[in-house]
Amino acid sequence: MVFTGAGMSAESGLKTFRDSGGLWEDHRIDDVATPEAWKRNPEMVLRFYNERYRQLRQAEPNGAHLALAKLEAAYNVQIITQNVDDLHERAGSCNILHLHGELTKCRSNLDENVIYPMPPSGLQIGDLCKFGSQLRPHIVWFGEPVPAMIQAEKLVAEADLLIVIGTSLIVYPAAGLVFQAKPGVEIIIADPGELNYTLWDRAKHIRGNAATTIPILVEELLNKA
Ligand code: BV8
Repeated sequence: MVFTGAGMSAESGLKTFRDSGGLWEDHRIDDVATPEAWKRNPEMVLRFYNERYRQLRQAEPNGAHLALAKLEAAYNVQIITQNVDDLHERAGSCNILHLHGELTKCRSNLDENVIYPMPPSGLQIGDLCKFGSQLRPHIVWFGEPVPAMIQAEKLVAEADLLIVIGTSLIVYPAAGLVFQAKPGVEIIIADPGELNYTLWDRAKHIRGNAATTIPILVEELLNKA
């Protein structure tokens, strides 16, 4: 079970949230990533997501994404990601669960199960779903429930090994997943920074950037298989 956050995509050029001082592309969460922001100023929200969608198409999977895809040769690798990019998919990983939505998709404002690919030129006011309501980014905003949590908790409960990559574990309920691994399951945390959360001593911290540390970890695991 691999649990990834924004640090996984940092070396692909996509900004992490914490490293940009809590601002995303110079926007505050409350102005662009909440249902209230969507009601108040949908144009600004669409500009924000269209810009990140444009950036994503310039980005490439990095060595850490590619290594996780290679790991599938010998292990049943389940990825749960907080990231809304599609870099795990583009690296070739097959089992990916997006907890917080996907930049490459949009959905009906009325029914979250009515999902479309993001138009290549981005989403505009007036782009409507089949029910005639404004399309919105297929993103879980702050203050919105995380529908995939049930499935994610089942995956963590079955894990034999939990690898946590590039997340500050600040956002809940996602962060709570790390504490749900069965007793005795090894937890490896790959992050260049200090771990700003107290994880009992069973977690092994590999310090460094994912594109350096994960290929080494994957080689070790493949040699062990
Ligand atoms: C919900 C989509 C209830 C948006 C995202 C007060 C206290 C506690 C909790 C709350 C609170 N107030 C509100 C809450 C709940 C809130 C929350 O947790 N807020 C936080 C900010 C405190 N959570 C919610 O609102 C969730 N919903 O609670 O609903 C509910 C229930 C029922 C009915 C109604 C309501 C929904 C949260 C989902 C929000 N959406 N993403 C978008 O992307 O546009 S979250 C978003 O931020 C990301 O998806 C990700 O999850 C998070 C960023 O975190 P990380 O991924 O960890 O990234 P970060 O930058 O923080 O850290 C990067 C890490 O990588 C660092 O550790 C760094 O050292 C490391 N790193 C850097 N470079 C590298 C590296 N690692 C490896 N290699 C490198 N090169």
